Formats: sequence, structure tokens, C-alpha cells
Amino acid sequence: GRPAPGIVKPLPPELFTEHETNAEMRWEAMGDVGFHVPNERFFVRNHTRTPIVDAETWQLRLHGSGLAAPRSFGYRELLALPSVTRDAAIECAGNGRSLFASQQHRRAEGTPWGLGGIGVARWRGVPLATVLERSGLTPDAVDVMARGLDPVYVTDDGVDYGRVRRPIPVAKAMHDVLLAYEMNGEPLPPDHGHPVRLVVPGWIGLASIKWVGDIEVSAAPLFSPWNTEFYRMFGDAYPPGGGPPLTVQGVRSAFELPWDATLTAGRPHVLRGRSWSGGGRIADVEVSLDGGAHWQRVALRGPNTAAAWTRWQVVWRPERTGPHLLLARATDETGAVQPDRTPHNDFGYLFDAVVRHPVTVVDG
Ligand code: MTE
Ligand code: MO
Repeated sequence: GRPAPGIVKPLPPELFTEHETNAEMRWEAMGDVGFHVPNERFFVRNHTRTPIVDAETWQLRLHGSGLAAPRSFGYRELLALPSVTRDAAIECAGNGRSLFASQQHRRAEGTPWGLGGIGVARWRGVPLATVLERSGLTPDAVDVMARGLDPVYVTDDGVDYGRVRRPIPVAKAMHDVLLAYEMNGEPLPPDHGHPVRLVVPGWIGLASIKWVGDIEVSAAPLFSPWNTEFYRMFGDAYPPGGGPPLTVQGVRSAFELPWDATLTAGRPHVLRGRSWSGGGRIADVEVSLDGGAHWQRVALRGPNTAAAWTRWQVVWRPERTGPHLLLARATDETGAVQPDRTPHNDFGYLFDAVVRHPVTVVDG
């Protein structure tokens, strides 16, 4: 087989773009994907490498000053607890990062994702609240930090940051976070966190820790490099020490067309796309087929779930040959709308500006 770059599943080049230990789904491959992205097509974001964890000997250990006493759960024990099923997106905070360079002419550091660092799946698992309650959560608990079983993250300069971990506030942990063991009706695949991962709806993908080994519950705030040194906004527009740790994702939209697609003049084309927001359901999507001069509202199709995405389509019959820019702009139920420009930040997080998608129209 192929040399292991840190991801176990095959990554056919027509479906994925690889970035070292990460692989994003190509948007043009979204055309035959429904609301849920199949597991074999789902993007993978690994700080190091996918570990193979044996579910039968795996133990989830809960510990810390926010619990009455430490407690462990085995895989079978977890599967026997009352479960819930829900649709949710996982999206990398760096999704769309390459657009800081291509659209805003200022490069940001990090994996040059296009817009394919997102997927929606149907997750099944145990509410984290259930496991915390059964572990004797104390009223003074404030932070909950899951830690992955993947290898420690060591930078190119040799700095060892330890295992991937990041706290979330107890209120979010008790609200809608899942300890998920199924993805689209199958046991979690190795690359997506087998045997158990967190799913933190609406939040940056990093919060959804994969291959969970232990969870610290604390009566004092918790810190890790993933909420101090990274996954905060740094740069001109932000305080010198950085903005607060990133939480909820912004509003985004994308056309399901290849970048620089070629379309034939004088013929109707059905243009499809998707919009999503960490803040809630999508309320409205407008598109412009002439570079932003005129806008029209488009019809939303199929499910429209908070913290997932909604699909839309518009029919376009281009007449003029040559280059065109297609734009889509969504508004979510809280009234948040995509801006024309995302203020720059050094690590290129949370690109939410309206994407200017180039296409070329040719004679039929
Ligand atoms: N959990 C662990 N243990 N290690 C990781 O490297 N990457 C995080 C998160 N959980 C990561 C992790 C990041 S940055 C993202 S965007 C999501 O997992 C990606 O989830 P996926 O690979 O299932 O798409
Ligand atoms: Mo991420």
C-alpha cells in the first residue's frame, strides 16, 4: 500500500486534496454527496497520526477537582448507556485559510485549506452530560478537558506540546456535547476517532477531540497550548496577547463547482451550493452571478439543521463568454451575515468572507 502519511483510509486524488497529515474534501466532489458526507469522503485533520485503539481494552477515565471521585467507563459500558443521535458538522477553524492569500492578498500561516475542511455526519453517542452526572460532577466544576490518545504533537523546532487537548466550559459540556461512537450508522472509523470522540456542535473542529482517552473536570480554569498559543486570534486587529480562545464557527457558503469551472454560454446550468453557521440555522442565502452587482435570494433545499448545513440551488443561463465571479452570502437565524472581507489574523482562522468563485463561460 501507500506510505502512511498519518491517515489510514484511502484518499483518492479526485475526492481529496492532501496537506501533509491532513486531507480536505474537494468541493467539486460534493455534487453527488447528500446532506451527510459518507465516512470514506469525510475530511481528516490530524495534528500527528491516526492511532489504532482497541475498543475492547479502551477505558475512558474521568478525573479532577470538579468530580466527587475518579471514574472509568469501558466501551461496552458506554454503549449500554442511553444514546442520542444528531446531525452536526465538524469544521476546522482553519477552513478557507488559503482564501486569505488568494482573495485578500495576505497569506496566513498554516495548512492552506480551501473550503473542504468541513463535513456533516449523523453521530450517535452518549451525552457528555450523562457521563459527567454519573461521575459525580460537583457544582463548582468550571472546565472539562478531553485528551486524545494520538501521539504527542512536536513542532518542527522540537517543542513538545503533549497530547491534543482543549478545555470547554462546563455549561457547553452539559448542553449538547456527545461522546460519539457511531458516524453515519457505522462504528467510528480510525481516522475519525475510533472508538470514541467528542462532537461539540457549532464549535471549531478542534473542540471535537478524537480518540478520547481521559477527561479532566476541574473546579479551576484549565489551559493547554490549544487554547493559549493556538486557536486564538493573533495579529494587528487583536490585543497583543491574542483574542479569547475560539469557540463558535462563523457563517460560510460555497458553490459545489470546481474552482475555475468551465460553463457553456446560452444554456441553463443548475448551480448548487451549501451554507452553514456555528451559530444556528441558515435563515437566508443570496447569490450574485455577476461579481456582486446584483443579488438574488435562492431556494433552500432539504434539511436545515443548526450546526450542520443547508443546501441550495440556482439556475444560471450565462450569455456573455469570458471570466465571471459567482458569490454566495448567507445569513443565519441570529442575524449574522457573511462580510465582504474577514479581518486578517496571523493563523488564518475563521475565514467567513463571501467567497469570489471564478468560472469561465465558453461558446457552446
Ligand atoms: N483530536 C485529536 N485527538 N487529535 C487531533 O489532531 N484534530 C482536531 C479535532 N480533534 C484532532 C482532534 C481538529 S483541528 C479538527 S478540525 C477535527 O478533529 C477534525 O475531525 P475529523 O478528522 O474527524 O474530520
Ligand atoms: Mo481543526
